[in-house]
Amino acid sequence: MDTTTTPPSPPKKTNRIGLELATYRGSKTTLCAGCGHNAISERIIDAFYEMGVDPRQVIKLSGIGCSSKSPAYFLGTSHGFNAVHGRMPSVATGALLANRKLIAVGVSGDGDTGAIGIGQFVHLMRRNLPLVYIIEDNGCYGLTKGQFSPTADVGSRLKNGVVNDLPPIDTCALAIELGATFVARSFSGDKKQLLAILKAALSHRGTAMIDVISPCVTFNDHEGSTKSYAYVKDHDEPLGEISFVPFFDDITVEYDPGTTTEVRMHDGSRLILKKLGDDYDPTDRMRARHVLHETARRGEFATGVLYVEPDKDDFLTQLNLVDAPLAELPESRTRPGRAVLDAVMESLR
Ligand SMILES: Cc1ncc(C[n+]2csc(CCOP(=O)(O)OP(=O)(O)O)c2C)c(N)n1
Ligand code: SF4
Ligand SMILES: [Mg+2]
Repeated sequence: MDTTTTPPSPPKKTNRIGLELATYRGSKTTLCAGCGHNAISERIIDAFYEMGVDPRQVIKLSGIGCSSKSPAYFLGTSHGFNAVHGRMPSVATGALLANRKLIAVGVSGDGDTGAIGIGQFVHLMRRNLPLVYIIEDNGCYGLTKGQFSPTADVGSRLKNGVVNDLPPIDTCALAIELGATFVARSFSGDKKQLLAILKAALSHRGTAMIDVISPCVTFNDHEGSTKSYAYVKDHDEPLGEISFVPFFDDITVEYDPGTTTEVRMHDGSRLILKKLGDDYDPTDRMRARHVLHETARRGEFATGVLYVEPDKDDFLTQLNLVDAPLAELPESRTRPGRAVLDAVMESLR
């Protein structure tokens, strides 16, 4: 008789709602190897898993761009809507008005947000819609071959020699000015900080805006750029003729609160990150503005949760919506009926 038995396989690791990490993954990425956007998708997967969020309650929204493709690469069993370029905020508003039980995460790009979508972004920041809004900020239009975006630095240079002489929009400063209630900045390669910020954002009731500096390895190799790293191929290559994408390792950084670190990009340019200290008070709006202003003046990026206003009513509460999702209400509760309409008409006489 065979007395050997196969030892039982160790139990699979699960989160607080009994799901494995794999449940939070999406399709295989089609973005360039080493693109900062891929690292952000990984952190989103980790954050939702570690927070034990039910993916079936989540809606992922995006606009157009390499960044906006990335919701396909996380939370494969969630709802998703890939909107028109720059118009994700209004689609998110509609979705949340229809079903307030949804947990919404939006991914946009610096072009999607800062150029064609700036009008929608401005009003989103004023409204405090309960949405985690991530800008994957590479300072260029990656999908359309690397043109300057509104967050490109002054002095950035395209391969054809064109120099950007327009000042960048600081999306964090703008969001704070407009009344946003959660504003943060991080770097795609700072795993620990980005994960912590994403988890805090998921716990915020209102719009949580996170600008994540995210290197475009393929196009943003402008000499002097502070937001990117470039591949060094042959010189003088027109953008339209670039035909291969080299492999780059992800850049990862680790540095302590209150300190500054310099990230060396592949093209030799530098990104200087200043992590807010443990004594930083994120509820002080004037201080947040000052920090952003001062670090920008020194050519640095302040990272961390810059500003939080935890107690402001979110957009759905301001609208005094019923607790039940509108999408689930029976017709008897959504159609007022003849008597009610007559009374309304009477009141307008
Ligand atoms: C209405 C409209 N205008 C222009 C375009 C072309 N277009 C596609 S993506 C893009 C910019 C994307 O840049 P960004 O949002 O920064 O995303 P990235 O690719 O850098 O991640 C533009 C201009 C479009 N798709 N639709
Ligand atoms: S072109 Fe740039 S932004 Fe787009 S996938 Fe490649 S590295 Fe990422
Ligand atoms: Mg971009």
